[in-house]
Amino acid sequence: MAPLKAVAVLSGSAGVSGAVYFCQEGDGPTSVVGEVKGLKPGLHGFHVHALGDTTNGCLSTGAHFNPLGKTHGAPQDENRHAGDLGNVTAGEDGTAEISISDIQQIPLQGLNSILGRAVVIHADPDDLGKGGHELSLSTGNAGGRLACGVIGLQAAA
Ligand SMILES: [Cu+2]
Ligand SMILES: [Zn+2]
Repeated sequence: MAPLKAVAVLSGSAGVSGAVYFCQEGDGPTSVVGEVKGLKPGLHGFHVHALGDTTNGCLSTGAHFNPLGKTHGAPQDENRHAGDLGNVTAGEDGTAEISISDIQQIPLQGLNSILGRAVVIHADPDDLGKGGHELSLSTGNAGGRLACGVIGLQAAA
């Protein structure tokens, strides 16, 4: 079977924009590649949120996708939201090149598929659940939602 492919086109306030591509072969892990522009240099929290609803901008995309009822963490943690993709790093030019391979828990098919949900990039770094802030274990205290996009199917390769 050909790999499944999906894309999210990100837009938001403050001129942040980009595109993020997902690819999954069979029941394997999902790779995530893409580019987001218009960011402040440095780390930015990056997640799959539960809802593909942008009627109220990125605010209506809900909380981090969390079908297993875990607390917030890093992508490599055992205890993490499925949607926890960690941080992406924007360079001095404000562009973040995203290339994450081997991400479990974000399949493009099946019960916990991320199709129809949203990708969100945040104003601040995600503390990966370890910051000791009251929001660390729910959002990583990653601040405002700068841009988001709904994850939709793309033509197979
Ligand atoms: Cu988020
Ligand atoms: Zn989370």
